[in-house]
Parts: sequence; structure tokens; C-alpha cells
Amino acid sequence: MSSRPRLAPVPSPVPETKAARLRALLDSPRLEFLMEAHDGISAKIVEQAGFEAIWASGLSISAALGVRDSNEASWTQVLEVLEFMADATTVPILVDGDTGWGNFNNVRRAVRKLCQRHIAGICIEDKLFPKTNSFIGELQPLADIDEFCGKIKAGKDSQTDADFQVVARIEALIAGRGLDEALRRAEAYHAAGADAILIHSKQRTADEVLAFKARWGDRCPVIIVPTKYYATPTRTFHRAGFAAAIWANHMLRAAITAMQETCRQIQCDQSLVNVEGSIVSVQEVFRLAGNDELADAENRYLPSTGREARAILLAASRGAKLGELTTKRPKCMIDIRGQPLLRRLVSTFHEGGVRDITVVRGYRKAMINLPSVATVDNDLYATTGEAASLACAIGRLAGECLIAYGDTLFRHYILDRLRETPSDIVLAVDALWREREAASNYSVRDFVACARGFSVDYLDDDPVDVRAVGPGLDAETIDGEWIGLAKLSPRGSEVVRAILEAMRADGTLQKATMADLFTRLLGDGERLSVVYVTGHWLDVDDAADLDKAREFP
Ligand code: SPV
Ligand code: MG
Repeated sequence: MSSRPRLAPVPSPVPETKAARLRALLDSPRLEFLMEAHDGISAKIVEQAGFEAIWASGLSISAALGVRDSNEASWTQVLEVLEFMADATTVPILVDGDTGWGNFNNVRRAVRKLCQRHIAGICIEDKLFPKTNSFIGELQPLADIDEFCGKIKAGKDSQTDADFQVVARIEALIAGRGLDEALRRAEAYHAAGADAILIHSKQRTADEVLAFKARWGDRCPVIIVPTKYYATPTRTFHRAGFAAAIWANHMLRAAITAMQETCRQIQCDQSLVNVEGSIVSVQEVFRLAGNDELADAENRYLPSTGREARAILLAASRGAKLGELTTKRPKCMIDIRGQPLLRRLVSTFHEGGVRDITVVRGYRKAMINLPSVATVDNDLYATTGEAASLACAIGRLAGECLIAYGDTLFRHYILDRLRETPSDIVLAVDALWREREAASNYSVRDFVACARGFSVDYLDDDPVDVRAVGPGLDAETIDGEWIGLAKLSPRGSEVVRAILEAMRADGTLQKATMADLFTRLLGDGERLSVVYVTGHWLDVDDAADLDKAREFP
């Protein structure tokens, strides 16, 4: 049993280039793992699962392109796939370069192109072009040793990144030529400058690769591909001192299983109903594609209309009245006609030209993963009120700002009316609060008493002042119900920021509701205005509200 030489135990910084990182992995004293990927999305999934390097498998890339692993895809077509994979990830990629896609001259050109695309290394195998997959047939012809050494030298002489790795793959065991032939080739390839050896085997046990390693020792890193001897415990590879194991085709095979099963089910059912629960959501596709970054970039680079506003959506609470529906997700993520409630609310803001949206998350926060919103977290959501949630987004409370509860829906003209009202703090207030009261059994409602009640005859555009806000107002004084949507002018945002800080300082912030916040503003002499609406909104508290939300236009 051999073990790989220990590196000096000094902490080394993470290498900066992908090639340097691959080199460090292959040189490390541990057994490392490379996971197969075959396109941009599979490469991202591999990286997000925690793998530190990717095997760009020839078999898998060919199969994903619908062709055979027999050099039917040209090397530039493979290069194009690699470019997507490298752009999509930050971990190093070792590409399966088959036989080098030709002679030494093709290897030279390929290596230069791979370095340009930040591919960290190439593995070339000592067979003949066009190659055949190692698991097909017997006694495949091998390359002449000297000719193959020329390819290795040509590759090393052409790399434009000093750390680029050229791995020489030995097919002698696959071709039935025995251990001595494998070792003779390893010797020659090592002398020609190969950075590592890949010893391939199609036996059901690891015996022949272990025998190879025992005789080869630690002269250079040795990589294995345990596809056929998968039952061998990984600690055996570690103890034998292998540098790396390649899980060579398992992303492709897993994808084929899932695609075949999904296709079969949909074809059989002529419906999507039986697959929806077992496939990722479209939101997950957006997350993997990185749509968040695009939304941020749009905010940075799309021309400003000069009236940019941002929105803060308060979505930290569970919504316990909805029972089991909120066991796994917060109520704002409950599905309403094919998309979460919050997605519909966000769309309303988008329609109103508000793209910079921050959601304050709390309960089951990981479920709130819409692509086009930023998030901040109120991890104390279970014991705090809405004002504390708003304070979690205090860094975003600047400029013209809209604040909304995450469980509401409203027609977007209401947004336009709020934004047209010149006051610093404006609340959208429903004058038809009595009709809602009859239809709703929800008790905590933010009533508003104003300087003047709503009137259809009222044409004057002067804002109406708020006198009081809260659930406990005397029914005689109530003029409407706050719908959970407010607008702050740039000055209004400053004022609210200052009040939140003051409430934090005097200990009243944690339990305060939005009504408490408004009351405090009024107490400080701040002017709050209302825009009256007559319906065209709802909030979701219970199952009856959900039914209404499904009907909401
Ligand atoms: C590949 O993944 O394409 C390989 C490994 O070359 S194997 O299929 O085992 O030959
Ligand atoms: Mg291959």
C-alpha cells in the first residue's frame, strides 16, 4: 500500500486561475473528485453541489448532442460546449480530449484554444482517431508510444497558461495488453512531460488499477475512473494514494432516467398533473440561470426614467390561518393560478414601472426565491411585528419608496395614484371598508380616520390628511381601511428611517405594527395623506381569501 507524498503543512492560498486550482487538486495529498458535466446547466449543478472540479466527458457531451462517442462531434463543437460550461462555473474543468482530435498538430491548436477559454486541462488517450468508447468491443488498437509522446510534448509546449494540465490516459488495460505494457507507457508518457496519468480499466473490481498504482508508486499523480468497479469502497482508492477519481457519466445518466420517466408519464397521462410534484419549478430554472443578476443589472444599466421608485415587500410572517398550506412555505408563496401570490404582486409593481424590489423574508425564507427580487431577512419574524421587518430593509429605504404587505394583491392603477400624490407619506385607503367587514372574519384591520371622508363628488386634488390609524378606532370615526400599501417620497423615506431608528433606540420597534409606526409619525407632527380607493385589492389571510385571490384579475 503506498501513500502520496505529504506536502509541507503550510497553509497555501487558493490558487487564482482555474488551471492552477486543478494542478493544486491533482498535487494535493488527498483523494479528490471530479464530477462529470456535459453542458452549462449540468456544470453549474456540479459546482453548486460542492465539487471542486469538473470532468467534461466526451461520452456525455456526445450523447447530449445526440451523437456517438466516436468523434462524431467535431472538436470545435466540443469546444463550444466547453465555453458555455466554463462561463457558467468557477471551478476548473478537465476536458476529455479523446485521442487529441488528430495528430500532434491538432493537439497544439486545441490546447491553445482551451487555454483561451480557461479550460484547466486536457486528458488525451493513447488510442487511434476516430476513437471508440472504452466500454465498447475488445482489443482496441493502441497508439504508437513515440507518436503519443509527441502529442504530449506538443500539448505541453503549446499551453499559454503555465499551470494547464496535460493528463495522459493509458488504455493498455482496456485493450487487454496487461500491466507491464501499461507501466511501460506510463514511464514514457511521464518522461514526455505528462502532468498526471489516468489509468483506465473496465474490470468489475479495482484489482488491476490497484496493482498498477502499487508498481507505479508516486512518480506523478494517478487518476482513476471507477465506472465499472463502482462497488469498491472509496477509502480503498484513498489508501492506495490515487490523486483523483472521476465520476465520469452520472449526470448524463441521471438526466436520461429523469427525462425518460417524465416523458413516459406525460405521454401516458396527456396531462402534467402527475409530474409537477417531481420536477423542479420554473423558479429553480431561473435561479440556476442567474436571473437575479440580470434584474440587478437592469437596475444598473437600463435607462432611468427619472422617476425610479423602489419597493419593499413585507413577507416575513407564516400565515398560520392557512393551516397546512403554510407548513412548508410562507403564505406569500402559495400558488394562485399557477404562480405564487408574491410573484403576482411583483408583476403588479413591474407593470407600474417599479423594478427595484426587496422582499423581507422570515418564515421558510428559502422558499422565497423569485428571480427578480432582492431579499433581506428578519430571522426574528416569529416574535416581531411588521415595523421590525421594515427596519431589516432600512438600507433600502431611500428615494421614492413603496411599502406593501407581501400577502396583498391590488390593481396597478392604485400604485399610479399613490405615486402621483405629491405628499411625503401616502396611504392607499379603501373607502368601502364596511362591505369588506361584512365579508371578512379577519379581526385585525388597520382602520384610518381622516380629515374628510370619501365622496364620489369630490373632485379637488388636495391630499386628505390622516388623523389616526389602527385596529382600535371608534367605528364612528373610521373613513376607510389601509390596504397595506404606502408611498414614501425621498423625504418620507428619510423620515421613516429616522423614526425606525428612534423606535429601535427606545425599545418599541420589535413589537410595533405598521399602524404603530404611522401613529408614531402622526404623534411627531408628520403629515400623512390618503388616496381613497373603492375595492380592487385583497389580502390573503384565510382559505376564503385564497378563493378570492384566484378570481382576482
Ligand atoms: C468519458 O467520460 O467520455 C470517458 C470515460 O472517456 S469512459 O467513458 O469510461 O471511457
Ligand atoms: Mg471519453
